[in-house]
Amino acid sequence: MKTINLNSIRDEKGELCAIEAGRSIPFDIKRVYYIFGNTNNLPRGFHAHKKLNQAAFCISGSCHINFDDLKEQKKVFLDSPNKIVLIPPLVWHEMHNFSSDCILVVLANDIYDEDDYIRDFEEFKLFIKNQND
Ligand code: T46
Repeated sequence: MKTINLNSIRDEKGELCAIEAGRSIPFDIKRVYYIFGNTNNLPRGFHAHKKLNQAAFCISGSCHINFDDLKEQKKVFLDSPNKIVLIPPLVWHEMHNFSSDCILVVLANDIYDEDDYIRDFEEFKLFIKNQND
């Protein structure tokens, strides 16, 4: 789960960050969605994707994303609009500790498809095992 630090262009008027498909992130963007208003700080995610590539960052506030690819577990704290984490396929991910002002933006390389989700951890383990056999 690679993280990318975006360079920002800073002057007395503030900062500007640009995200360019194929340059700052390694895929073409077909969809952008964002998660906000989780003022009860309820965890989200709890799934893996079969094929989807994504990149996530907090444009406001912060949250944690926990990753598990069955080889390694990793926790990434997204607390800056400059910090992007790549979410490749076949990685279980969960989002926790949403600040009340959190706006989590996600860039994805495909449109929404519920069939691409594995929402059960046992099914996820079986899916990975079948891929490795
Ligand atoms: C992910 C993490 C980081 C849509 O109709 N269109 C969409 O583009 C998306 C992303 C979701 N939905 C629907 C599906 C559900 O009925 O919105 C509802 C909430 O989605 P979900 O429960 O999957 O939300 P999260 O926060 O658990 O996961 C989301 C993304 O779905 C997922 O791809 O990787 O954020």
